[in-house]
Amino acid sequence: MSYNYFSKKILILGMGLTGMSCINFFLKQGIRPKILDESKNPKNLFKIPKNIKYSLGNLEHKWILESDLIIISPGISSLKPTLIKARTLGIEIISDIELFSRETNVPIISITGTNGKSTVATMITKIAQNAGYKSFLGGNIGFPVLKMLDKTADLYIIELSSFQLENTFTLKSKIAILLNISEDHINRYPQGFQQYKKTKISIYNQAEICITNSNDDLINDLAHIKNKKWISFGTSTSDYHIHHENQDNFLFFKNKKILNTREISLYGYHNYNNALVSIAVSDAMKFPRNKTINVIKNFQNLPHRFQIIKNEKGINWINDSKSTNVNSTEVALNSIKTTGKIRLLLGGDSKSGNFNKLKIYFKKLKIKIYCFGKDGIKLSKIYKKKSIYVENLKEAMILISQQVKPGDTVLLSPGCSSLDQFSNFEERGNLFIKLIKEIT
Ligand code: UMA
Ligand code: ADP
Repeated sequence: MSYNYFSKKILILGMGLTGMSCINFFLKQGIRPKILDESKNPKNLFKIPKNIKYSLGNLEHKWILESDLIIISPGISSLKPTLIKARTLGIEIISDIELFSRETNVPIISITGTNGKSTVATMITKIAQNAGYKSFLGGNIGFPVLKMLDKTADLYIIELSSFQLENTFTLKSKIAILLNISEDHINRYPQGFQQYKKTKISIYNQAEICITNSNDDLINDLAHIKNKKWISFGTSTSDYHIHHENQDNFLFFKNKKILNTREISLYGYHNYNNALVSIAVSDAMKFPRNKTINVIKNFQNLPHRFQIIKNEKGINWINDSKSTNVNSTEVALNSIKTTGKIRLLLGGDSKSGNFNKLKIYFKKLKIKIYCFGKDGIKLSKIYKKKSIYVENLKEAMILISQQVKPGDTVLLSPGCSSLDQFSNFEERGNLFIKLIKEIT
């Protein structure tokens, strides 16, 4: 069902990718929203059409309380006092995902989780396309969902962050997946992890088929969600699981062997779970299994996700710049088998995350930790004996170039957001790659 927004006073918050896609969505219907941004000089300002009224520098603006409908960008906290007040006055505040889901009847596969979203969403899109479905991928991966409405589709695959789920209420996914959950973005959730978890779980609310990770302790949290088809993965008793046999790992569905992980090109144990989820989705969609297996066998690590950049002269260089929380660094450390030392580049903005979880790895592994950026000093104190603080990535790499030996693995898996010293994780990863070339 398509909603009618003609009679409403509409306000968009944020002039980023999301805000711009919302402006276009309304303009196409002949509706002119207003837009606010807290930055005095947002980078998309020059793209704002002439007939759109905007205001910059402050969200404490009278337009908020004058509007009927507010579309909030995910980077803006829903808990700003002015927005809390608007809500209590009955003003509707929604995400672009909510707008999108109101507009389409095309089946949606939605994916959230602390880590692995982009990898799994991309894998599923390829699998669906290979099965002959006209499928498009959007959302947190960097392509606003509203832009997908321009395309004629059989299937939408959407990657969702907790920020996007916060203001999404009527999303009816054919399949909803919560890949995994661990601490992240705690700086945005004053009530802590439980609040973050509750937001993530809301992906299941109106879904038909729910895929869940049995390693996450969610039994109590999911008890209120009724009338769904549940599919599990992760532990040895899950529907889809990994089974160790002699020296090999196999992907299994119930008691049936699907694939030896040696046949998978993806690097990193966590990616076997990502492959399992993709197979679970493929089976639920009734895609041909053999075609799916072919896609999975050939699927490579996405750039900046535990990606081997060079393995030369006995030294392995891995770029995992997309690691922006503790768990992604933990899985990276778990996946490295090396005779030499791991030289871990850790640092950036820790977003109030608890990094003490890494201490046991630092204790037991042959490792040296080079801590840099905004929280570098704090991180270097987790396990002082094996850590060193340096100001930035370049300084760390200069030190490494003097210390690295054959057998070592140099791993950029910073566990932190890059925004303190870079414009995004890609820029951080690209600098790492450039420095590797210079060193080697
Ligand atoms: N702004 C404010 N006040 C704030 C924060 C931002 O006014 O408190 C303004 C900024 O000045 C800027 C605009 O809002 O002009 C940016 O909006 P935004 O931060 O919501 O970013 P978008 O460009 O709209 O991109 C968003 C997602 N960004 C965030 O959630 C922070 C993108 O995910 C997503 O790809 C895009 O929508 C399309 O759906 C990025 C991300 O970092 C990749 N996501 C986080 C993550 O993966 O960990 C959640
Ligand atoms: P997201 O979109 O959720 O950020 P990505 O696929 O971009 O996920 O990967 C982000 C980080 O998480 C990378 O460091 C990657 O190696 C790691 N990662 C990928 N899959 C998983 C998983 N299933 N569990 C834990 N970490 C993962």
